[in-house]
Amino acid sequence: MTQPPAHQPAAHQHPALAAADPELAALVGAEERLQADTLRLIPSENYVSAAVLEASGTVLQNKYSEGYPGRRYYEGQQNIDQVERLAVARAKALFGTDHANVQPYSGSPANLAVYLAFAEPGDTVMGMALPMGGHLTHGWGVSATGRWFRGVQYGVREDTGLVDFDAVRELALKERPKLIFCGGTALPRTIDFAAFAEIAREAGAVLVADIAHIAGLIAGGAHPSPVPHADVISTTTHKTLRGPRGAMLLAREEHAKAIDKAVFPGLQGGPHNQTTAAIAVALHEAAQPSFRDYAHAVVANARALADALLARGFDLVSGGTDNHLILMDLTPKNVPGKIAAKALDRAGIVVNYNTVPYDPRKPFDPSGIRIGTPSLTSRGLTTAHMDTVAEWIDRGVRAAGAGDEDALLKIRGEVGELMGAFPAPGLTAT
Ligand code: DSN
Repeated sequence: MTQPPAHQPAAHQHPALAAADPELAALVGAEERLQADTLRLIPSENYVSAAVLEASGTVLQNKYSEGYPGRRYYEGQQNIDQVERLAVARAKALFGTDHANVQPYSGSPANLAVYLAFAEPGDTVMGMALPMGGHLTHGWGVSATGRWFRGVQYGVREDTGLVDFDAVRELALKERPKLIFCGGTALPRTIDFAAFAEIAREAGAVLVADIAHIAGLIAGGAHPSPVPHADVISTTTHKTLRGPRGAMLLAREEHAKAIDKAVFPGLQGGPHNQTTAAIAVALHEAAQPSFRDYAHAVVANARALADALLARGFDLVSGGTDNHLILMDLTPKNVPGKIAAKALDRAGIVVNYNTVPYDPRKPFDPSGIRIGTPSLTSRGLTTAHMDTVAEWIDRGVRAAGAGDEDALLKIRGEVGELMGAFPAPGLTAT
């Protein structure tokens, strides 16, 4: 029997799971195959290394550890304390912060802990509006943060797609929010942390930099750091940082106690120790010189992809990108974002449909798609491949408009062939 290529999982890679629950094992195997065969362009996704994957599946899972190292409510923490101390030390060293809390379960709980630390229900908070590229937890109405707090929202200019700092200052001075969030989920340009910090100082607000999308770029020196400017930094660990699904809060020493108290006992119970371990591994990997190369390659690939899309007549919000992310407005192509995203999925190109600033369409059926280069860069694709990727997107969007399933199938074949030559990190090797 021929061996499957290195990136293709084989059933025996999860022998205990396959024996105990073949139905579930088959689904895991199918997902591995999907992740291996497709071109994954969702900018908030990545491939973790085999080491991160192993750490997140360890017996650390079996242990309860409410509290912090040296101050737990359960005994038997001889090893867990060291794991968490390692993760904290690595986070502080990598980002250059006084304090790190590695316990938040994910980005939304991390942000909620910030509210708990610095605000009272009903207080005014300020963030970028979700349809402009912000995040639900930055005070948007349907989120608990918009229901329990009074969210006031800023956006980007319609003509440039860039943050209008005069408008941000005016709103902040008028509303005097307790918290100002900068950062978001669909921002293709460099975040000017210094400008936000100046406004927060004037308004007497705590500045929270949500760097979930760009944490890996910051760690790798491919985006300026918020550390000199923000009071608190919130980040997930699984996007460009290439760690497990988790989060961290970084802060100046003066805020350390408030942050820790808010995460536990304020909001959460026991930390997920297996995730803490995997975060520690990811932080170690992100401290290596090769990660700097990775972060810069992510940006170079995104810029090359943006150029290749512009050359094919695509409308990109803000005209391009400075980071890992590209927001495409498909209005001029006469193809709604959702139709395009679903067609591209059938072509083996995984994106998400997304609102664009001032979108006349609804969030569940918006005008745009959001793409990014963290995953394809993890697989080793370079700027030399970005013209091909843009060509596939172009053909895919045109096929979506024309309802041409054969064209989508043809792209899927080409995508599978290229991705087969670039094994994905972390996927089971035989
Ligand atoms: N789900 C994340 C993203 O895709 O950007 C935000 O929480």
